[in-house]
Amino acid sequence: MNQIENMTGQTKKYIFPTDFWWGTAASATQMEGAADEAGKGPNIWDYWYEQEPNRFFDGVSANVASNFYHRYEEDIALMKELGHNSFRLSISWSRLFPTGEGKINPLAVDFYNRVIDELIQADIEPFVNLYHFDMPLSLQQKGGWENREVVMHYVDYAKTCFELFGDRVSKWFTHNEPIVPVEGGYLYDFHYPNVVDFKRAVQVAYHSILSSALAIQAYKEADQAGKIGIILNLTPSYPRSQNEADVQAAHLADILFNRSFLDPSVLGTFPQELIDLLEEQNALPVMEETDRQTIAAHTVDLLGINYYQPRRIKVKEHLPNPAAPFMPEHLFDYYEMPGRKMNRHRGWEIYEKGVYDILTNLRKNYGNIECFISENGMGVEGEEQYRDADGSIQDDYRIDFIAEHLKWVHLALEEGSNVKGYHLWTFMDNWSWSNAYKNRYGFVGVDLASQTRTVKKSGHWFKQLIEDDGFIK
Ligand code: BGP
Repeated sequence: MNQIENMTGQTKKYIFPTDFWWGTAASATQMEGAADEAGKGPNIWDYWYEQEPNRFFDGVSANVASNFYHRYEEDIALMKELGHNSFRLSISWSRLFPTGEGKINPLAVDFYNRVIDELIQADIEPFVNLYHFDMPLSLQQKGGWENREVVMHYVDYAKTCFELFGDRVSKWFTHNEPIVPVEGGYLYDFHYPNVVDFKRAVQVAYHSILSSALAIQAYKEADQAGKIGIILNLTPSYPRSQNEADVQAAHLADILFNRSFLDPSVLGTFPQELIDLLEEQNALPVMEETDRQTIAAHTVDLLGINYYQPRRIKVKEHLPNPAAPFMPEHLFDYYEMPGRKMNRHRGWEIYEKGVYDILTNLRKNYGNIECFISENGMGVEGEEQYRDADGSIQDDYRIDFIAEHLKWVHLALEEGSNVKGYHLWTFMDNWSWSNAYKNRYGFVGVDLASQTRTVKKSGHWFKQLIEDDGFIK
């Protein structure tokens, strides 16, 4: 391994446990393609694209994506070559149940069976997520997560997945970043159905949490040997200063964006301040009497942490228009820290210590729950400019990004964090919702026209890291 010198000229070895989970994460809609093939029903992404193609970067749909549906064997072989011991995928609900409920699609059962078997044969453990932003269209037409009936259809779908694949899959996740469909679909207009309404957003959030608890209950009742968890984007909120007003503003952002999902998922309770805040806004969700017990009794075994960038907050400086409907940003302002380190290719701040702060918070305040970094990564727009004469992307910036985050993960481990692995977002460049193929994240570059896969420099570096159980930096 090359010795890379740090600024002080010293190097350190960062060695991880031999059974650390190394791999990548992806999702069905983003990689499969075959969006209207083999019996798959439409989901909200297929429908929204049909209605408003201009909402998608360069007008590109998810129809072909990275064509994993047809090329999974080759892709899994490449994962193996790059040393993966685990890979997270999601099941497309509308591929398995074209209308979200009722009749199952046998071609989908066959497809996911083949994918799971292929992964296992390659010694790559499948981590399977049930919901990654892709509501079946016919259920969205019934109100999506706003409708409690849809929660029940989701639980049936989850049970079916446990029955079909649970003999071989022992790491399950109920949702990926469940707050994102709330933000995108019901607050900030970047997912279908493009509603802007805090009260409805809260109902969607609440039903997602309830659905997770009910799926966990179903998994336990199925008496399978594995673990079930949830994947959350836990974005730490840092106050501009230690001024009490800034600290309080950051605290409120933390309650709304992190603890709203983290507390019920891990502790089985909601923060009292969140309940008070919702009550004040007349936005408490509709609940049933036994829900609280259900949520309290069915917390996660395992937590996935997605971390990309911090959230920096200052006290609200300008009063909102009294006629404007309530939004979380009425309680705080965002703050751009002078001198912050930036990923200028994506416009996101890079703050590596954030991952350590999350792990430390989990160790101290959440019973040191078993967890792993389920997404971390660096999106780069216009990555073609880094392709060398041999055709491989020279993404030293991504190697640096991963290594600098892993240093903090390593420190957290040394201090006793129960962190079990690291998955990069993502294996190969994929379609990313309304950003389509704008930002590239993969260890493997994908040429859209030819669908050719080319391993980037970071992919080779990661393979070496896995072989060595760590790196020197
Ligand atoms: C995460 C999602 C992924 C992926 C990633 C990159 O929040 O879980 O599905 O989309 O973000 O996002 P973007 O392409 O917007 O940079």
